[in-house]
Amino acid sequence: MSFGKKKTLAFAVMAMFVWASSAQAILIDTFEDAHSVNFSGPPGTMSGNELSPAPGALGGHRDIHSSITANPSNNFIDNSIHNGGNSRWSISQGDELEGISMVTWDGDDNDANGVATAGLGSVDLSPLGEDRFELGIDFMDVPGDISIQVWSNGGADTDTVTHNLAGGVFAPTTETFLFSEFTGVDFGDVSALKLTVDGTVIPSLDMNIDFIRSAQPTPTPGVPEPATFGLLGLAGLAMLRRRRAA
Ligand SMILES: [Ca+2]
Ligand SMILES: [Ca+2]
Ligand SMILES: [Ca+2]
Repeated sequence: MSFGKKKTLAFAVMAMFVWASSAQAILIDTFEDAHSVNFSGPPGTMSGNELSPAPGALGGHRDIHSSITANPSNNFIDNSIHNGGNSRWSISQGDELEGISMVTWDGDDNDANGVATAGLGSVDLSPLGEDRFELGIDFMDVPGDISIQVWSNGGADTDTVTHNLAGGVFAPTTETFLFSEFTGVDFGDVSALKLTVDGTVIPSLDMNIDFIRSAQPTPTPGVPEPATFGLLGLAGLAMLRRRRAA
């Protein structure tokens, strides 16, 4: 390989790296540490567990919890993380079952049912101007409500924002919760977080969530941004390939 080609390749690789790292985000969870609850019972039945440690989860520990609110056919609810290695939070409510499922990031409190509202200490979710939560949802068959509850200031402040989702999701989609939808919490000093899926709107909800993260605003169109360099990098690689082929 000539020096010129090496330089082109180096530029292309560098540009792609810049491109890949341009979307600044803080991963709260990518759901790659497995644990689950799977149970049946009358309304009021609940189950949960904490995975400690859960290296891929914010704070290094993760709680899951589900409760059944209606179950006329005596079916099961499954609340699992990384089931079969799928890197998802998966909720599966049996036929006619209604229930509520949650994931809590509150540190090592050894209590999957309660929230240690100061359990994370003080986490900055917006060190680079992140202004939103993004939820990657790639499957949701029927309508349901998703809530994010944030605690800050050592648990002294909290607020919950709920989005009513329509379901019918069969391909990856992103649900955005802007920090500005919350009131009275400090995203630079987060002490606990809870994500709740309310599957009581329509029974038998099934859902897969791929990740939750805090993210920066989407770049304004027309302003030069690193993605342009990424495209240049790809063009460089294409040129290199053409030269090799020639
Ligand atoms: Ca915990
Ligand atoms: Ca807890
Ligand atoms: Ca994932």
